[in-house]
Amino acid sequence: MPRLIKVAAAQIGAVNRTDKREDTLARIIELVEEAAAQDVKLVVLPELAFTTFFARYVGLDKDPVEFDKWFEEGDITTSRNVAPLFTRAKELGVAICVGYGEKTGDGRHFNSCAYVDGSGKEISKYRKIHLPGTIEPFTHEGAINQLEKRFFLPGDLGFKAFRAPELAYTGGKGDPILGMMICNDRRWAESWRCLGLQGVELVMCGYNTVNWSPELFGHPRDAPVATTEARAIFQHLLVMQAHSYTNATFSISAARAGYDDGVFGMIGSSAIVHPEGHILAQATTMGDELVVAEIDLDDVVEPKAKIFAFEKHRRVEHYGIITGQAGVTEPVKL
Ligand code: ING
Repeated sequence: MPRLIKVAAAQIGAVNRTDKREDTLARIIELVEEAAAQDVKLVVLPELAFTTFFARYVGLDKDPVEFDKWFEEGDITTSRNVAPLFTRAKELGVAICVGYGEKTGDGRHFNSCAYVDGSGKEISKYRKIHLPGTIEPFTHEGAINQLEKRFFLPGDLGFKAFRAPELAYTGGKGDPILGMMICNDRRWAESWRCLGLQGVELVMCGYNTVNWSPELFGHPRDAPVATTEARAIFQHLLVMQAHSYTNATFSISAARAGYDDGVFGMIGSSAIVHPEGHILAQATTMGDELVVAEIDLDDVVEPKAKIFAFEKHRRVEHYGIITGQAGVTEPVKL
């Protein structure tokens, strides 16, 4: 029996520093309603979906009271700024994976995401582990800063796959196995393999990826944005397709895209990828856009039983170096 589910990535276009929270939330809710109207059961929203990508503002953390305004506290489903999203999603019976700035009760800040099922229950939370960028800002003229290592702590919840019992589908071998990661995590094979070793069938990944940044991408300052953006999109799709394939899992990636404050450009190309690695659906704009596909989760069964039957083919006795060290140890020079 197929395990059919209609799923979606809800790409969010430009969000400016001065945009009202309720206006951005209204845009998000509109996409969720559009999804529900197409009988979509699961919507993936971007990383830090509710605000502009604020981890680029030097000095934002100087005033703790001002800094905390960028974060949600406590249970996300009842959090002051965003509860209406979860109320509406519950009314529509749509499951939501959404990224947000999390402030814990003891004052720690994480770049987090939550999976809230169609009944409005938070099933799982993930805190971003691979934080890109720098702690100290670049100070040279025109620097594009990426201050996630300064504003957030590395995630402490690991990569945990989880069951999604309420996802409606016809028959099948049991509740879908889902997993979450955030943005830069998708560039690290380890993120995917941790979930792959838990049998993940659908990986959800929100992202905010700049389209021009010599500091992050290492390209020359005079590189045209058309070139750097094309490369950023290529590398985004490369990792989504390759790691979906090598872990025999579907994936849904959802971008915060567009030019925040009219200047900070981020790529779109939100996409739904098949376990065989091909793209099922992809965003074509840099704005608010719903990307929808009907998937059969049973398409993971064959690859997991054959080419990526981990238990049959992996040789863990040779993999110790992967967790034994963080950086590179080169062979001695001749
Ligand atoms: N954004 C970027 C990403 O990984 C980045 C950061 C871009 C790092 C390019 C290195 C190279 O897509 C976030 N938010 O992680």
